[in-house]
Amino acid sequence: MRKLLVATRNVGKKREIRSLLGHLPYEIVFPEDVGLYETPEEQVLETEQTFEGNARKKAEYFQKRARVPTVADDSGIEVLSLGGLPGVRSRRFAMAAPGQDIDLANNNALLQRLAGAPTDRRGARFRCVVVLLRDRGAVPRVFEGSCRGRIETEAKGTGGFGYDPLFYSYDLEKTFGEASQKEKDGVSHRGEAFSALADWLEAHPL
Ligand code: ITT
Repeated sequence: MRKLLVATRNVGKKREIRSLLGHLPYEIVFPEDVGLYETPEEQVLETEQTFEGNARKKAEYFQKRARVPTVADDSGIEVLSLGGLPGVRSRRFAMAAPGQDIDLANNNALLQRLAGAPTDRRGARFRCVVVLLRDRGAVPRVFEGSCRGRIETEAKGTGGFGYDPLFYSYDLEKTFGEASQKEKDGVSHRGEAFSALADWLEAHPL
């Protein structure tokens, strides 16, 4: 079976993507599975101001190292009243120190930023941009997804990862932290982007 490299080291993303792409006739592999361990270069890869720009950089970097078709996911949460923050800075929002629980630090930073804000200033959306790069010279294909909700005043639920316990989904009427994986996948930014990728791959096999 042909390999499809998913260029992420985020454990929560890996779990979701494995299940979102599981039905495709490809062997889904992650960097460590093909011997690509983390490099210092990777830490400074995401310098762009857009999800698409960062996803492209990750896809190009990993395709070059692995020489197999590669997809990268750049994603995050945008709070409308904060002008779209944390946005592309979602992972680094709290500037957590090494060894700290990054998700917890980010969630606390977001809660603090919105302290006292009324419901109508807590509107948010998750976004996910996926870039597929088939080979070095190929045109990158871009797939997007988003979902709407608002930021709770405290964490709810223990499911998911990242900002999930703070994100009250308008579709599910509960937080992603309280949702099952299947429920989240059915409405999430990542579910939408990866099902668009899956549809494209069915029509354009690698
Ligand atoms: P890779 O670059 O290795 O894929 P990363 O964690 O650095 O992993 P991003 O740069 O795309 O990934 O940052 C995304 C951040 O946005 C991530 O750390 C989460 O905090 C948050 N995020 C993205 N999708 C999420 C989701 O479905 N649920 C909760 N938080 C999410």
